[in-house]
Amino acid sequence: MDKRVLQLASDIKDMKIRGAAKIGRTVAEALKIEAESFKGKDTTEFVSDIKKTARYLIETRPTAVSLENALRYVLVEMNKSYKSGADIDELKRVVGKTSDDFCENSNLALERISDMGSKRIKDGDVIFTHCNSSMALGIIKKAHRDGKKIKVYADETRPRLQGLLTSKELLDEGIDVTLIVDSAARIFIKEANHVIIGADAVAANGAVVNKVGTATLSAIAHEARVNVIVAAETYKFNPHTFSGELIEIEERDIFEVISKEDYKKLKGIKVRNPAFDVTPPEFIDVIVTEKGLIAPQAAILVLKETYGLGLFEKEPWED
Ligand code: RUB
Repeated sequence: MDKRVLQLASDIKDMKIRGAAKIGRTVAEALKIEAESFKGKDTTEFVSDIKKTARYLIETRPTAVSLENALRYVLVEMNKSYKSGADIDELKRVVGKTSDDFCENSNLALERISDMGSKRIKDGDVIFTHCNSSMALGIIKKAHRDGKKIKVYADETRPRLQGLLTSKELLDEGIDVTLIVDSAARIFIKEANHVIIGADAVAANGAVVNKVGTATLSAIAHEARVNVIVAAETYKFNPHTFSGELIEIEERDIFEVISKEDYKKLKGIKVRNPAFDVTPPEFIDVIVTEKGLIAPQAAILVLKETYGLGLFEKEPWED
């Protein structure tokens, strides 16, 4: 495997590259790099090398379905060309082109979601956000750029503190931001008009998997009758799901939660560190996709349109 691909995989694993949309674009680019650097002339070897690279990339982060869907987007076309007898140059071209198309569509989705989502925000609105989602922040920034005076509450997002990235991004835009600890959400939610968040995966029943803490925040918002808006491209919809709970939730190193020193002092303590949680569709008012706004209960229609219910006999990266 090309060294640059190995580096990208390790950067995704270590969260130097993070956020589901960016992860999707990065793995698509990684396949293009691998294809371009392939030295041989044998098409069977080429296909097997690209599939192996895809399987390696899948192992980096299990929850973000954008990763799998980006690989699927490229590999389905590569497999079709291989079966129809394409030569090595054509196969390389197909991988490069589908990788570019995926990235272009992803950037376009950000623009469309920002445009459509920002229409829900009025002058003077207060917005609550969690973690650091490019799609959610796209909506907030667009509303600000359109001249709406808004105020944002960003929670810290323990343990990795993505709330600080969000605060910096919004401050750089000149947006009024207040940083709070995660556990203060219920105090400030009463002031908010909307909770705007992203997604790592959307299940067929409309459940949304996003950074741990999203489910609690959405429950609090539901109780306070505050709108919960999820910003998610259609490639965040998980074709294998019929229930949100079936999506694998990544569990990360416990030393993101506790220092090694404290861990030693607290002899016998157990520590858990799930990176994501599942918000049920009842707590979500709308999902903003690049194709339009949908009720979470309509997620199954998006899946059907895109993947034909996703009942794959075989994944495109399997040999
Ligand atoms: C990031 C996270 C984001 C989603 C959506 O988690 O939960 O809300 O990935 O982001 P992590 P985007 O920091 O563990 O990757 O809208 O940019 O795809």
